Amino acid sequence: MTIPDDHPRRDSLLSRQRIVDAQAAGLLADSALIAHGRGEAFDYLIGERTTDSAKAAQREALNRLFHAKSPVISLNGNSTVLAGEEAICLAALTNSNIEVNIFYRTDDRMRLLLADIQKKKNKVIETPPSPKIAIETWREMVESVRIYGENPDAEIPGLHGPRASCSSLGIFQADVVMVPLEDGDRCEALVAMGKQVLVIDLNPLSRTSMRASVTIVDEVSRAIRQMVRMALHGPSHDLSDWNNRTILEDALSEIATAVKQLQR
Ligand code: PTJ
Repeated sequence: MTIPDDHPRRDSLLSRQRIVDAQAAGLLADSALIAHGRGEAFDYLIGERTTDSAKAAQREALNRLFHAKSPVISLNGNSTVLAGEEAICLAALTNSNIEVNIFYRTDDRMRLLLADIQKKKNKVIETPPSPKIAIETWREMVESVRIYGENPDAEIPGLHGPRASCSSLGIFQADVVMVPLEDGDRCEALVAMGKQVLVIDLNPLSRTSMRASVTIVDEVSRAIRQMVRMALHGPSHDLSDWNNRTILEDALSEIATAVKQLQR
């Protein structure tokens, strides 16, 4: 598909095509397109842009990754496909590891997603995100990012079946977990384990958004790309008293403002 560079919805159309192609290649859950469509609808309402409240949440989430003892970025099917490269960059800059962890687990999907993320790691390693980072330094930073998920040997307490599976060296032991597009039950179970849970979800009303420690109401690739830019400057403030409720109210106000503008 060719999309002109100046098409106003270019990014959205490219993401949609990526999801369609990945679905055809067997990387995604059956319901991945439905989840993506729901995300697109909310993205339309926030104007397909990173709002000020989302930026504040990104900064907070980033600081928590920087201050964590053992941070892990968990990637499911949709987020691997849409933001896998950005997530590897972010992991390299914040000393995080990655776990490929999917809700609708099959061996085939895990194999394909792990191969895909490894391919993305091999690509990312060749290009530092800033000319200030020497290529050798960047290679070491990317090399140090471990990719977990191949041998899930632990279970998230309170969940049953394949959705409980995780890696003992990955999500299970992490103090801070960033989980884009997480399911509500799993978000709750991770919080119950005492973890700080950082989510990216375009729906400010989802259970995940409401249960998380920090919710970034933004599109996953846009959000992580922005966090990579922020991460190049290191942590920006000490950990603050974070009120996640306020950030969700701000996101809803942004949507209400957009609706009011339409009504004028
Ligand atoms: O790969 P798996 O097996 O882990 O499955 C992944 C999906 C996404 C299919 C699964 O987790 C699922 O069914 O998710 P839900 O319950 O539909 O929730 C997805 C949430 O992510 C919704 O609240 C959407 O608004 C939001 N969302 C969808 N696409 C994006 C998004 N948020 C940010 N960026 C997106 N691109």
